[in-house]
Amino acid sequence: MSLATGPATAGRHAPTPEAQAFDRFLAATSPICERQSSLLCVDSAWRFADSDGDQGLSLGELTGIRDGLRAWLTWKDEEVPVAQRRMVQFGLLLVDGMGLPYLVESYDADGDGAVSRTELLSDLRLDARPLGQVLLDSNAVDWEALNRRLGPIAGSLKGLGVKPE
Ligand SMILES: [Ca+2]
Ligand SMILES: [Ca+2]
Repeated sequence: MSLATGPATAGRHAPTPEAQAFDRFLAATSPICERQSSLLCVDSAWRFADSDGDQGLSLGELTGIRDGLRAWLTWKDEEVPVAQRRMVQFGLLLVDGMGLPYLVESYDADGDGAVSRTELLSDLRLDARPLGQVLLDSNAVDWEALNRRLGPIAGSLKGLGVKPE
């Protein structure tokens, strides 16, 4: 999960505003997610993701995050360790393969068109441990439900808990 690369260095690509916003998000969230409670990690990520503050993630907000991540990856390029870069690129491929509208639908249990925090976390039981550790604990994650919902994306999520060598 250590995707933050510190202050911007002169890259070959000029960062887009989306890439810069995503970089600020990572700088704020990564240290929390690596070392602090998974609940705080989700709080921090949620504040960024739910940009209009209506307590739900809309398709538009999720599309913005995906585009921000992609722009950030293009900008940072070689600064991101190759294993993590591949993992993120693979994740993006899977998300695009399934389609964000499908993903929203699969989580949107009450059908209001947005994913609430409860809906998002319905297959996870977060606690005071960092997110990476929670994801490795089969008692805290309903992998069966996640696999049903996410298919191959669930597998790449599992990889988040595994430390890159
Ligand atoms: Ca929202
Ligand atoms: Ca909903």
